[in-house]
Amino acid sequence: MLFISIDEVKYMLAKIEAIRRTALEKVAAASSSEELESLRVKYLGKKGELTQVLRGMGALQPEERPRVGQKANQVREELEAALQEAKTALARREQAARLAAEKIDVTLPGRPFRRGYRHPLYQILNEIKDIFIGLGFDVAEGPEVESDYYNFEALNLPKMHPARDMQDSFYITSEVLLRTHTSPVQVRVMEARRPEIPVRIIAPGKVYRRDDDATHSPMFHQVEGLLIDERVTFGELKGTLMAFIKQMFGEKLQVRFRPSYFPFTEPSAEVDMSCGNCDGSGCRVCSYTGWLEILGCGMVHPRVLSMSGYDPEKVSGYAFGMGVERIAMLKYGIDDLRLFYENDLRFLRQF
Ligand code: 2NM
Repeated sequence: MLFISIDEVKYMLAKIEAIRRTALEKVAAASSSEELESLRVKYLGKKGELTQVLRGMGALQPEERPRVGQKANQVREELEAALQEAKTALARREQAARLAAEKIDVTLPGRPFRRGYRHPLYQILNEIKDIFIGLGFDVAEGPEVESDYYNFEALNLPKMHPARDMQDSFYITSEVLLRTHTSPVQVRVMEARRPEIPVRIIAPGKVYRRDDDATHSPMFHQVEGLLIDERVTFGELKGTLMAFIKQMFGEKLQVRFRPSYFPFTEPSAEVDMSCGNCDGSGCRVCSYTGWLEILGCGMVHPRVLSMSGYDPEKVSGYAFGMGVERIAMLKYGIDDLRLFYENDLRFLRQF
């Protein structure tokens, strides 16, 4: 039994050495990653040759197993290292070959792509902002979800005023709603700055009303303006708005102010400009009146000033408001404002 066992040990050691030699030769000769992988499976895999030898150790005497086991593990490690090295070398060679075959012309022009641009409404909004910034106004912004106080109460629209009708506003609770105009921003600025003068701001942004047809959208954009200082007059309001309208629509058009009513201004006026389509002689665009209504304005109501911390005996102010969609429709001759929101590129690409 002992002799047989010694022979068995010699035999197994020789077999491991034989596996080692052929395996190393084949690894050295392998020319692809796939080949290397199949060699790994052939020798080191679950049913690989070296694995089989180790399984055969059961036939040895317990005290003989370490010698064979040690040798087998040495060979396993050697093979693993050789495989890994060959794999790295091969990958490097394959990459080098790919790079050598690849011809890149770095002087080729890039692929052209269509450049993006602003939505027409925001082009108009930016034009409006730029004109007022040029006239010395600062831009103020505020929340779209507002309290009843800032949206209505502070603007002289008490609880039962018809303009607060549920029909016209999106309420979140009885005290919180989507702002119906950007005036609450101006109230917030007045509160924050009181009693500092001058206040000279515009408040652009989204506003919300329950309204939906060709010329009304439940969400639309407004720019409102506010100026407070000592001895501000309606004359300054007229001059400022005429300067704006002429920069926006052209120097040669006519501007007129018609008496009107807003709860937050007194007196109030509606501002029209002569129809650019017919030069004021009357056409379909201006409903044969020769005039187009473009904004509303007035002298800030003394109650609005005092509620926000300004003394109407010491200062006065003017305010105005316009719809950006309406300005855009007039400027571009568009008759349905829903076109602005449909994202039809055939429409949008015209601007
Ligand atoms: C308009 C017309 C007239 C207006 C009033 C105020 C504030 F906050 F100062 F009281 N902001 N905007 C105003 C005045 C808005 O829109 C047609």
